[in-house]
Amino acid sequence: MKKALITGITGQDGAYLTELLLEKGYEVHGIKRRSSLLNTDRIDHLYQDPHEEDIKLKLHYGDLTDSMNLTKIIQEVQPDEIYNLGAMSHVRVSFDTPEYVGNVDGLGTLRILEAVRLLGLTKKTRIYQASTSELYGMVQEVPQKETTPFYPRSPYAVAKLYGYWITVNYREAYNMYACNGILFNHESPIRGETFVTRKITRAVAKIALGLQDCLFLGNLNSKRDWGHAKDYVKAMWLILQQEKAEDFCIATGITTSIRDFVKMAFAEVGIELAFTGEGVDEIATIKKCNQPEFQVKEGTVVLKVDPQYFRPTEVDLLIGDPTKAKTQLGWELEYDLPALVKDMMTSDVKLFKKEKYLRDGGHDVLNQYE
Ligand code: NDP
Ligand code: GDR
Repeated sequence: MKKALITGITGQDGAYLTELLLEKGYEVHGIKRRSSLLNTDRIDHLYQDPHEEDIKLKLHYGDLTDSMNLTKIIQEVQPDEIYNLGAMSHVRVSFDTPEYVGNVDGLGTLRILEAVRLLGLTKKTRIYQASTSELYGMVQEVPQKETTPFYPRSPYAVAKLYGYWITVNYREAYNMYACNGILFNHESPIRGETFVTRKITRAVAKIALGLQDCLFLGNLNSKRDWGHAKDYVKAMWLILQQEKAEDFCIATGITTSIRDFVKMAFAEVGIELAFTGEGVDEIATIKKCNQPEFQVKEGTVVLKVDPQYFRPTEVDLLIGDPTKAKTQLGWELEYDLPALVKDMMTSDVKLFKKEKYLRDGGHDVLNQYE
């Protein structure tokens, strides 16, 4: 039985990857940060009571800023595969915490590689590094592929650039099986609530149900190549199953603006929008609602631009070329963008219907203990 160690197991990708590896018969170990509240919601359905025998999922307290802790866990687990998914992953927030991001996302990668090397596990342990399309930053070439030059545009992307190159360097210097998956944006119903897709699907569901009036967003013009996280964790696994360690771009090859994602999400609840104005004055109002279930009024302003969400430097256009992954890994996509939007909207409408039901019944979920 293979053993895998996942950093960032409590995140979106960590949860889907754990599910996949357990299905494949792996023993999965995850590194979880101590937090004042439990933050294992995404993996609770996979949790196994540590008091029982023969459990396949084990959590260890740890942090990517703590070399000794990482070394101890790797020594104890002796993993066949390490998936380094842990990171402060929010691009906008990285401008507020640049030093921390350098430490976790950049040096954190070094700590994992160096622990494996010092423990003499270079022959046994394969390492996956969660690299990102943010490395491409300022457009140099489209579509972006494995050979496209990097031009990072945020402290997050600069830290990930270090993570990318230190992975390549350890592969070349010590003959380690260490690979970068350069993943383009991937989303899901369990995407963090402050990334733009989930912020949109949550707000649209709430607006349709009368629980929120307006959605405030930043730059509506940037374009992203969005896939489904379930498809992308399959690529991570495939990258570590090859004969030779290599880096791969994982993308759909289709790009869409934030504005068009908003339209698609509203269309899922039968709402057609009219956009007027430009830049910070752009707004969207309800043009038509085809679903009588949702009591929204035509002409209501449901989207405004708020400059607080603009970034000091933006990545305008991402569109990836997944040819190498498709031909060498045999990687296939199950979800296209409409299927992704449907999955996220279905989940968020269900979530907020529950909240509405409780509120309508006089049970205020936020003040349930008062
Ligand atoms: P999330 O933000 O959902 O999850 C990040 C995970 O990292 C969480 O488990 C978080 O723990 C953990 N983490 C944060 N800081 C530390 C730390 N100091 N020590 C240990 N763990 C830490 O990210 P995703 O699942 O979306 O992404 C996974 C990885 O892939 C990240 O590295 C991200 O940068 C990268 N990536 C993501 C893409 C995407 O579109 N989703 C695209 C390309 C790359 P906690 O729950 O405690 O906060
Ligand atoms: P990104 O994702 O920066 O691409 O990084 P995010 O969803 O945060 O932004 C995508 C684009 O939407 C624009 N935008 C907004 N973004 C957020 N978060 N909130 C808003 O209100 C808003 N309005 C407009 C942004 O300016 C941007 O252009 C994600 C993360 O998962 C990274 O960890 C990962 O490496 C990359 O994807 C690939």
